[in-house]
Amino acid sequence: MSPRSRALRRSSAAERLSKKIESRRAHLGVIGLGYVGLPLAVEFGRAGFQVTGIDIDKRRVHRLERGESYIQDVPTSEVRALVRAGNLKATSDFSVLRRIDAVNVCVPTPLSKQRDPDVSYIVAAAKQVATYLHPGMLVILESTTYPGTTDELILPLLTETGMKVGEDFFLAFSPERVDPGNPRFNTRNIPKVVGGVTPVCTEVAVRLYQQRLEQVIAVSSPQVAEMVKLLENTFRSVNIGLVNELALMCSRLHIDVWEVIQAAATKPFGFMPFYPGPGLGGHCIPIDPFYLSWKARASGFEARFIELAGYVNGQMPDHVVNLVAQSLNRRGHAVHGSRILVLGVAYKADIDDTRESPSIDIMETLRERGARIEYSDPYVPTLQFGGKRLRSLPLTPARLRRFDCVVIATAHKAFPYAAVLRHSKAVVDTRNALRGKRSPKIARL
Ligand code: SAJ
Repeated sequence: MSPRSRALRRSSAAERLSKKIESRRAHLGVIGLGYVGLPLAVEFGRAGFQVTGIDIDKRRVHRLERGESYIQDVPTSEVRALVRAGNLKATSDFSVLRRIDAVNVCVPTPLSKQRDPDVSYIVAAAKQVATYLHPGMLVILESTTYPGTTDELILPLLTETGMKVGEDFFLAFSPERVDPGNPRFNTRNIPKVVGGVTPVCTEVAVRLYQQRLEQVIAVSSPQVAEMVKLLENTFRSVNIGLVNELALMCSRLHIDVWEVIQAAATKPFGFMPFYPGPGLGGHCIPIDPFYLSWKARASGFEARFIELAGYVNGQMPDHVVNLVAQSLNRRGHAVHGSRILVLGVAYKADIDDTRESPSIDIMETLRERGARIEYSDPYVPTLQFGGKRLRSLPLTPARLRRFDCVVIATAHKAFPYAAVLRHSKAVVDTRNALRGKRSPKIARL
């Protein structure tokens, strides 16, 4: 028997909770029903638990109560079946936590305007949990945050109740690894890392996830689990920054960076291809590393790789705007007054999420320079832009011919690239979507 299991046996509260979990009698809660929380709630519901989702957005609650999903990766049929079976409920009333045995907190962790961590959502959720905390309850934070959040921010709020962690209640951190739109990896089959404040906390949290998830990896503390997630996403941000800098370098050396990466990717070990792009979008990669660099700075250490990657990635939208200006100039046009069509406003291919999308930064800068902007994105029917509600333009030959320049900003598979190349006057391809085709009207990163 592992030391954690032995420790669990010594705690009657943990033993009782563990039995409730293993018999599916535990009543589970998920705070924050977004792209992380809703799939998790559905997985626990599928495992046979009674799950209550808690969200401050009453529109989400009402849609779920009606059996509707609003998350691309969660089918409405799944939600409807679970709601009808009584395995899934939704509410905005946190007092339901009185009856909850284990709660997962999956709320946003954005950056503030000063680019510092904004942990206000976590703190607000933790205060609600503390209000209704009761003996034998398990609390797991899943929101991406800086190392130390669970111990320094959440734990004190819960111990203020007078209850002791690891005996009366249990607290752990487990990073979310949801990859929206990924057809292969999902909440159930993505390995789950979890670290508890005490060994008993870890063990109870591991047992909860083991009821439904295929692989659960225990680590020694919440800080390790918090740092795991930040390493994963900082790894991406820094490598994307490297390859973006390589793209800027190659354009000056008149070397095709895409051909270079494609050939480097033939190395069967010790290399992982990343690709240049118009910038860094999404709610993870542009944000998570700054949680780490903020914490590093607070402990007197300068995380220079993170800051430099952020600088390089942040330059890419302007670099794309310059490519557009050069492409227009070559045909005697100025940006001012030109009609420009942007293909793809989602932050990455084949999804509908526009958060932090570099496409929108590019559109803003071009609009500020006097261009007339339209967009086409089959995943984003309408977009609030420049004080107006733009509609996604269906791509027809006649429409394509109307524009002075077409910018491929997000390489959705659904775009008719051959038609785009044939009917556009000029194309700026920021994703190598045209797969290296040569033409005087194509400009590429
Ligand atoms: N990007 C590039 N070049 C690349 C890869 C990405 O410019 O080589 C850009 C994308 O276009 C996008 C941004 O970076 O604008 C982020 O892309 P991403 O592929 O990292 O996608 P995300 O933001 O959805 O990241 C998620 C992360 N998942 C979690 O945080 C749980 C990340 O850890 C995953 O590795 C990533 O999905 C994935 O692999 O798809």
